[in-house]
Amino acid sequence: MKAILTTMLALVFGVFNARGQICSPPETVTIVNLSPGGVDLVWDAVAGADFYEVEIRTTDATTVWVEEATEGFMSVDGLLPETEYIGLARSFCGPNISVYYEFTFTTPASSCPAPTGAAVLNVTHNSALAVWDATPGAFYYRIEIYRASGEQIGGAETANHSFAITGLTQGREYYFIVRVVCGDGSPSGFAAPVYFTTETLCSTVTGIAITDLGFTTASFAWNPAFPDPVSYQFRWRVQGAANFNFVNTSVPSVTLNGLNPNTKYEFTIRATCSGPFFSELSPLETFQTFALEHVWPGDADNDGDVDLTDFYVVASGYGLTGTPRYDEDQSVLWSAWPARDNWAASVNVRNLTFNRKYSDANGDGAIDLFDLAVAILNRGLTR
Ligand SMILES: [Ca+2]
Ligand SMILES: [Ca+2]
Repeated sequence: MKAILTTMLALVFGVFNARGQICSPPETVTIVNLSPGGVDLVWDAVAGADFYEVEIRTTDATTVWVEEATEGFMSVDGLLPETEYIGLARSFCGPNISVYYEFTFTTPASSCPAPTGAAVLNVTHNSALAVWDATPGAFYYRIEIYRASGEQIGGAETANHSFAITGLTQGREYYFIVRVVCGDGSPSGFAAPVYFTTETLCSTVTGIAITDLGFTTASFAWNPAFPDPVSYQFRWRVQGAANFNFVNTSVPSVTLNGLNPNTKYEFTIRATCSGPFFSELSPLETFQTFALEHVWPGDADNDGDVDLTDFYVVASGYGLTGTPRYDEDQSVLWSAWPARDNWAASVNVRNLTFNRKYSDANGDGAIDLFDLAVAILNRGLTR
């Protein structure tokens, strides 16, 4: 009976493992070897645990280490000297995960100082030379290279006090940090980051604006690339389609025709500068053509005729404004006139839901007395 009850509880609460035991965290985590740059951890096996996860955070909650282990041992490295860390360890028992066991430790001081004189030389469009002063008694140096965004793109250990950074992208900001591993094997802290920007051969297009948008057309303009743009390639496709269409232009603008209404497209632009050098593609952006819907002037509720209800509907929306109709002359003749897009407000009158754009009978972008006049003018007409 007890076993059945335990199984039922396990099904209900999901915190018991296959043996009917709660999935416990590794509460015996012990620090056995603490150095300026790392720590070794050991703990007793937890009954029913398949594996363990250990996460190390700084006191500002930045995660600097996450790793899984099937045995009760883990060697953590890449830490900084004289820094307080928080450790979080938990067990995974079948489908169940234990709560965290939390512990703290502080790394000791390094036996040698961080490198001095860090600088960058010979910056090209795709490479740079990182240099720093030699540290007496250094075992080796550890350099790490990052994008300005903080994303690490490389790292190396070297006995020299310089390192050739390669494989960079033109016109981008990077930084590197370096530390020394002292003669006794303990790492120093990192020297302050050294920022640098690679040479620009042809800049990525920026300032992209959609200057006009219709049912089947779209126009775009952007800031000229630098230093000496020769041409641009505008690449566009229906969102998610396999292949791009291409338009080449010598000026920083383009108009697309023959698009489908109410369709979402995506596009990207690449510049070519003299050389020729090619820019990076601009980030993929989207636009959507307008839905091809029509307003019949005076049929304010879009039910197919002009009657007293339409007078009421125009009056009830009096003073609202929205996008003017697409045609420039804004005719009030009884015909289907393309409406540019939906106004913000839709309403429901007598179980009929419609957009307020239908109430703007003359298409000038406002609901007022003129629209009431059009409804009176076209009263009794049907389609
Ligand atoms: Ca109507
Ligand atoms: Ca109007």
